[in-house]
Amino acid sequence: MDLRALGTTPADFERDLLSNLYYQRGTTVESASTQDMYDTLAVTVRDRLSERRARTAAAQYEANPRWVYYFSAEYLLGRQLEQNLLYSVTVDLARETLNDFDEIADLDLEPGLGNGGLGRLAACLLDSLATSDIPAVGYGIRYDLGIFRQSFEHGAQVERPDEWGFEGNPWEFRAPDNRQPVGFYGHTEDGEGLRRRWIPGETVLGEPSHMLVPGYGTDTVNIVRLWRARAARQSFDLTRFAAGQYAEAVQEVVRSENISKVLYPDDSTEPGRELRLKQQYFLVSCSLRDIIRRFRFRNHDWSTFAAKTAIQLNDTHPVLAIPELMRLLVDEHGVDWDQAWKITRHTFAYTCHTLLPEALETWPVAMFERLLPRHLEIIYAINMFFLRDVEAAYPGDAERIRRMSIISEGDDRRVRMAHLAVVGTSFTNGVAELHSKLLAETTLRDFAELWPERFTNVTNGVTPRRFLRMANPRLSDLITEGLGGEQWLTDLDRLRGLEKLADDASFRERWREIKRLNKAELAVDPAALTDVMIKRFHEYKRQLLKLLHVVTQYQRIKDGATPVPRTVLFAGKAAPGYQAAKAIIRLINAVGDTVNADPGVAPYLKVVFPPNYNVSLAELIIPAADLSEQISLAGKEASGTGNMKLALNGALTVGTLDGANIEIRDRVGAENFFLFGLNEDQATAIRHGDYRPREYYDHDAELRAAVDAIAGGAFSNGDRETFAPIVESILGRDEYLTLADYRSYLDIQDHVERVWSDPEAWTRMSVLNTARCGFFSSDRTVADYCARIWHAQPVAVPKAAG
Ligand code: NBG
Repeated sequence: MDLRALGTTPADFERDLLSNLYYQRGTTVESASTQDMYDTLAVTVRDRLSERRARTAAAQYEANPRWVYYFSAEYLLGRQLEQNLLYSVTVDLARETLNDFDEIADLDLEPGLGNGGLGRLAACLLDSLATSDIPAVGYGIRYDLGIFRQSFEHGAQVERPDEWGFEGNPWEFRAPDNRQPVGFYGHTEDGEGLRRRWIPGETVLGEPSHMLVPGYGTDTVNIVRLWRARAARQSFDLTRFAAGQYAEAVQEVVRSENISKVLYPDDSTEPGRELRLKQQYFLVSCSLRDIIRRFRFRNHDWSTFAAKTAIQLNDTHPVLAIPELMRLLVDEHGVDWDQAWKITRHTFAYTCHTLLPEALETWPVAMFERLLPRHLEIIYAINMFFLRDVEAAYPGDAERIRRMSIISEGDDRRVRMAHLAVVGTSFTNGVAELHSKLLAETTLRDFAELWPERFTNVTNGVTPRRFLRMANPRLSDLITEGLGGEQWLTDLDRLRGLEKLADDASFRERWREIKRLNKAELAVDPAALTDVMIKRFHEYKRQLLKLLHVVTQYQRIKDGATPVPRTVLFAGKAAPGYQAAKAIIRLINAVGDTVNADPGVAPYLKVVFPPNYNVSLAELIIPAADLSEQISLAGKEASGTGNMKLALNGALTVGTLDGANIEIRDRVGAENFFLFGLNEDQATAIRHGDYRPREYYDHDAELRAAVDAIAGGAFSNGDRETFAPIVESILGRDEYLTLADYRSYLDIQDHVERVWSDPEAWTRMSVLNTARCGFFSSDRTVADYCARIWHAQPVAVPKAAG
């Protein structure tokens, strides 16, 4: 039976809204609360997408295509209401029907199921997959508590649990009947050949729910399926409860459900906790069972599995999927080892998102053995066959075998997840050209030598729908007017058409006026240069370098300088256990307090640091930015995606030759980009040489004055203790070469001011940045993955019956 498309007139929308209010919410217009109205609006919009979802699923199953499955421990989806209104073309209907629309829309919460770039990239790719009509499902974990809420107390970061009430989230469809069992612990028993039986010691259930992922300008609606852990048995212990042992009575439930309790608030280091390994296995085990169930709808022969299934592993977090698929095929479905290995290798591909060695996950063999005994056996077997190949390719090269082994030997034997990932997949990619090159030359060099054909690059991208159309409606309208249509929203290269308008003075004036309005909306001075550094706090990203610039600027003003007015805006969270990053947050707030309290400085410099950076805050800041700070030490930032969002919104970048900055600069033109600092070769040479940060300090009076002010307590009421660790870190080792890049950074900032003083020149550069950043659409990223890694084709969704 065909579903009828829901009506598109204001009367249809109003009727559906009222009907949902009466029959779903059980209330009336007169007595409805704002929350009632929000839920009702959400359901009314959702219904329109659900009807498209039904058509999408039918068309996709009918086509029996190669599906793309994205495995990610993190998704930063952003708020859903505005997106879904836009994607279902109901924004105007909703605004017309509800006079308190803005107040209602304010209740929409952001699901914070990720940390930073990796999670937001996952969301951008899902958006582009749907927009490109690719049959795809995102798999992840439905954390009860997402990324913590950040606030500041006396300038220090305080973390609070995220009150993301997933409970009652209108965008989520739960499917409690479709639970998947997931085993842990236990032992294994002999079977035939390489086949064995795993008898888990504990079983937990994964309960799926999904959210809709609509495409823009198409009927496709894909889904993201998130798993939540449930106790396998109805394990409320009445005997214990009756005995007053209330905590013990629910112990097993708590133990099971803890698996999906919290997102690890860490995106770079390995916390080394069993619970995290449990989460990772939980995610891949549930998801693979679901994929096999879906495969079997239309297919019966395992030999076609890889041709129908492309699974992308987003970093190493889901890499356990490799031994798990082997286990399912060999132990549970009786496929022989060699065939299973071929299927596995051709099903998976792996994206690496880092170069920091400390961020490459490894797990103690002993922990694996206890938690996942069968998987450890499988990994040993994979490693044995793999090392045999290495030995064949490099006879007698024992050192190489030791380096490449999936298991690191020594006192502390560990499983190297990145090695397992490369061995068990058909492709490994980095996320920007430089990053992919460095991966193949450094971190994964032995592997790239052995299998050069497996290594490739796919430069990241961002969705122009959320980060331009939704975040910056004024600029979007001007672009649409300038280009004579909206096609750029799904074909971002068309922005090129703006190039000629960069020479049109009245266009430039409107462009500038929009920036001013966006700044007013953010509540920063519309006349001042808005200089933003928004990203996770990490020493390699060098928020400290930006801060040294602020301190020097402050000291210059105190000495009588009158620079162009500037608002420096920082935003971002630090991992709760990352003391060095948290100290930098404190220092920024302290400097901000001093600077902002000084009336003589006020006309020239202001420091703002809004707490709790998330996707929603990014959507407010990015459209208001003039200057985008991308100042990581060269060779450290895999790609960056904030850099793309800012450039696309007409901010000029001040940056090093790192990550995707290089590609941004290549495209916008060197003359429209503020480059400074050491390049990767130079940085490596200095780091491996005899680097003495103190020499930079001794020889540069402004640098010395800035560091001395911090050390001497100028920003801590004379207290010299508080910031001593920061001072010691840069004068001591200065691992990220902050002092080596200081002078070059200050010089380029002086140049920034000169260019800013010529608004026409600046605006021209700003327009050209937007015009030339079409490449950084995640639609292009998805097209690259489809062509080179997934070999996936679009499936068109037919229109609804009238
Ligand atoms: C991050 C990198 C960024 C990159 C995003 C998305 C991790 C582990 N890596 O540079 O630091 O833009 O991934 O690829 O979060």
